[in-house]
Amino acid sequence: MYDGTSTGLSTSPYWNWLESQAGAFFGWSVKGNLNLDGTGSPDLIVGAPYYDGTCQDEGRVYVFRNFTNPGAGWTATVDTLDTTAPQAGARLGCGAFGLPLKEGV
Ligand SMILES: [Ca+2]
Repeated sequence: MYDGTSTGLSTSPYWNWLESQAGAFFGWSVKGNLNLDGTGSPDLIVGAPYYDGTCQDEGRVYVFRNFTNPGAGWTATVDTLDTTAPQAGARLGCGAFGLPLKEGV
């Protein structure tokens, strides 16, 4: 993630996450500025609709809770949400909670 201002984005990220599964399309949809667990610390959800679990392209949602910066960089608690009834091509996290990064998809 990059800080942004009216003149553009910072050239260096203040936080990053590496999805371990290539082709999962992590970041396809994003919703931030959330308070999911009531702590008041910011939370973020990110979709990876082509994540392969039990089935191909069943999708996954990542929940990053309680972003904090203890002085050594930003950290968050990471949880994943998977469907209880895996289905090939279901693409959980495709964009129901935010705007897809690519219009018309
Ligand atoms: Ca929180």
